[in-house]
Amino acid sequence: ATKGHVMTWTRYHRYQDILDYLMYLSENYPHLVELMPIGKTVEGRPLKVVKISSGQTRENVVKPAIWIDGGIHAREWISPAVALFILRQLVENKSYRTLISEVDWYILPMINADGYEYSHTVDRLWRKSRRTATTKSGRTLWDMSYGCEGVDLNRNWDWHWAGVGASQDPCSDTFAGSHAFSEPETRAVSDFILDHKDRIQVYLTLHSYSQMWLIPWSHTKKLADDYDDMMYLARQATEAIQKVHGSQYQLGTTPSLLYTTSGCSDDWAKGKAGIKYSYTIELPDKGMYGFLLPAEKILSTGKEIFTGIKSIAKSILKINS
Ligand code: PAY
Ligand code: ZN
Repeated sequence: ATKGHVMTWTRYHRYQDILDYLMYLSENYPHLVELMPIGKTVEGRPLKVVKISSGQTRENVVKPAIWIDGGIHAREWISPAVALFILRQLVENKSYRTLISEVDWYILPMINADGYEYSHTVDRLWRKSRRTATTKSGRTLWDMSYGCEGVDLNRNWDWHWAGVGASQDPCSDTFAGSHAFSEPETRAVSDFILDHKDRIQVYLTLHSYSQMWLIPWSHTKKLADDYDDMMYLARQATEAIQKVHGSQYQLGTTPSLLYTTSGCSDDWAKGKAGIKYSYTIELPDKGMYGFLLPAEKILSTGKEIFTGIKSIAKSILKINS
């Protein structure tokens, strides 16, 4: 008998439940789901990309792929929950069989598994990873700052690393790490994306809160040359979202809506990996609950974001045809 799972979309689950659900999917839908181990977190938790793919690839047609990640920041619990909702729709809801035959999906629901667990057990508002002082001899950065743990995994990417909006102080909540890709989590993800960059046409990363659809660049107020192209797809997505339950997502670059910041994953995906359509989605809410979004919101948020992502997928298929 195949192992079941305890995953729901009515409460926030611990990492083990999430891993069990991924295993359940791969065992029950082996023709659609492949688990791809890409590495381990600092504390040794496995990172597994879920590849969803079905149907034959037509000759000479490169099937586009869409990447989605969640849980870069520990306290943003709605992010992995929504990533898992999307995963469930794509795999377990038969209505989307055509969609997964036309587009391949790579989904990593949780990047910062260590921080996520810590936010459940010790500090609900923890943001960073759980990198700690090492036993290395000599005065390392870590020795000098003993007690200040964690790297901001959204400041550690190798594109304008440690520039404006990122800190070199290990005690800061936006500590960029000792060097670009110093962290096993960001390194594992970036290596995987680079290995598949010829196929990945969209990079999506889920954060909270603010309710925004963010467009690169993050590190500069200058607009990207193809800002209009990115804007066009994002506008269609946010319009589709609004039709679901009326939620409005603000649309714009990170500096125009929040602040300028560097070494982020969306900028890296566009600037370094060359993925034209790269977005950071800031999930609800707008500040009332902030990071503490009640679990009753998982389903409605999941539904509207899935609608937005389906819109992006359709646009990509149109562009390719
Ligand atoms: O790539 O533009 C980007 C990311 C911007 C986010 C960041 O990493 O700072 C924005 C924040 C986030 O989701 O982490 C926003 C939240 C509300 C925060 O913690 O400030
Ligand atoms: Zn975040």
